[in-house]
Amino acid sequence: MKIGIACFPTYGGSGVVASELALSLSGRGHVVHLFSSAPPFRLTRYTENLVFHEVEDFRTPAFPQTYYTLDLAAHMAAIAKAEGIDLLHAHYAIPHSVSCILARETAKPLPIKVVTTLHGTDITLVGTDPAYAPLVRYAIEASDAVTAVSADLAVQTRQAFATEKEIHVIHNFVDPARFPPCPGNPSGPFTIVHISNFRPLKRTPDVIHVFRRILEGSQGRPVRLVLAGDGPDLAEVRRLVKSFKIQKHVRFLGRQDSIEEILACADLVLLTSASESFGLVALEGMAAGLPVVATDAGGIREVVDSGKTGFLEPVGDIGRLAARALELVLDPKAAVQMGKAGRARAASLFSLEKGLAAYETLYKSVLAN
Ligand code: GMT
Repeated sequence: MKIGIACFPTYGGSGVVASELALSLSGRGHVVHLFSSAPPFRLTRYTENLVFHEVEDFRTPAFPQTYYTLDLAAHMAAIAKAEGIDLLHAHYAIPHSVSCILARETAKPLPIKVVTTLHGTDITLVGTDPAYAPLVRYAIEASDAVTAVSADLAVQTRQAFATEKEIHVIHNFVDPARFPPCPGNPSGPFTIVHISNFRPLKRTPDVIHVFRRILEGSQGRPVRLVLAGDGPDLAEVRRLVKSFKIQKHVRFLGRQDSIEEILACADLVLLTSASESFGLVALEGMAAGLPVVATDAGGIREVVDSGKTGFLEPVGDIGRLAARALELVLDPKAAVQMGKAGRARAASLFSLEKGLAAYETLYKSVLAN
C-alpha cells in the first residue's frame, strides 16, 4: 500500500504512535509518506520506503496569516498526484483529518481513502470551544474509517458527537524491544518518574504533593523524583518543590526524547492526569518493567491492571496515590513483581505486532470498499 500519515511533531503520544506506525509499515514494504510541520521526535530512523515531508507555511504578503490545515492538504494532494497515495491516515480529527479529507476531495478522481485516529484531545478541544463540535463531527463522519485509541474514548466520542459512525478501537502499542527491562539498582534511591507535557490536565502539582507524602512516609528509604517534560505548569511545579524544601530529592530533566533511558533508571511511573484517552507513558513504563501508580481516569483503566501491574486511584486523591506508591517504595520486591507483570501485559496485549496488524487489516478493508 501507499500510505500518507499526518501527525503533530510535538512531544506527545500521538506523534510517537504515528512515527512508530510509519516506521513499522515501511519496514513491512509499504510506501509511507509522513507529513508534519517538523520531524516528529520519535522518528529517529529512516527506512527505504519512508519519506518524511516537512510541510512549510505558504507565505505571501497578500495573506497575513499562515494556514497549516490548507498547506498540509495541498501538500498531500500534490504528493498523491505525483507519487500515488492509496490512503491518508490522520492522527487527530482537528486539524489533520480535515486536511486529509480536503486532500482526498481535491485529488479526485484519484481514489484516496481517509482513516482518522482519535487521540482524545479532539474531545477536550470541543469542551474548551464548542464551536469546534460540528467540525470534529464532520471529520469523523466524512472519514472512510475512524479509530479510537481506547474503548473509553470510543464511548466518549459517540456520546459527545451523537454519531452513529463505527469507531474501531485500536489500542496504542509499544515495541518492548525498545524498552529493555530495568536492570534494577537496589543500592540507589527508589526512583519515581513522571513524564508529561505539564498541561493543567496532567495535574502535575499533584505529582509534587504525592511525592512530598511519599518522602514523609518513606521511613528513611532514599527516594527520588525525576520529572521529564516541559509545559505550562512547570513553573508552578518548581515553585512547589522549592516551597516544600524538597529540591534535593527532585530532578528536572526538561524535554527529553530518549524516554527509554529515563525509564531504565526508574522504579515506578506516576501519572496524575484528570483525564487520559490512553496514557502512552503508562504503557511505556510497563514495557520497561515498571509498576504504574496512576489516576483512575479514562483509557488508563484499559492499560494498567490495578492491583497487578500497578494501582489506580481517584483523580486528585493525593493520600491514596501516595499510599499506593509508598507500598511499593517500602516493598521493592513487590514493585519488581508488578513491573514484571506489566511488561508481560504490555507484550501480550499492546505489542507493536498487534497494533500494526490491526491497522493493516483496517487499511485493507477500507481500500476494498
Ligand atoms: O496528553 C497530551 O497532552 C498529548 C496527547 C498527544 O497528542 O499525544 O496525548 C493523547 O494521545 C496519546 C496517544 O494516543 C494518549 O496516550 C494520551 O492519553 C492522549 N491525551 C489525552 O487524552 C489527554
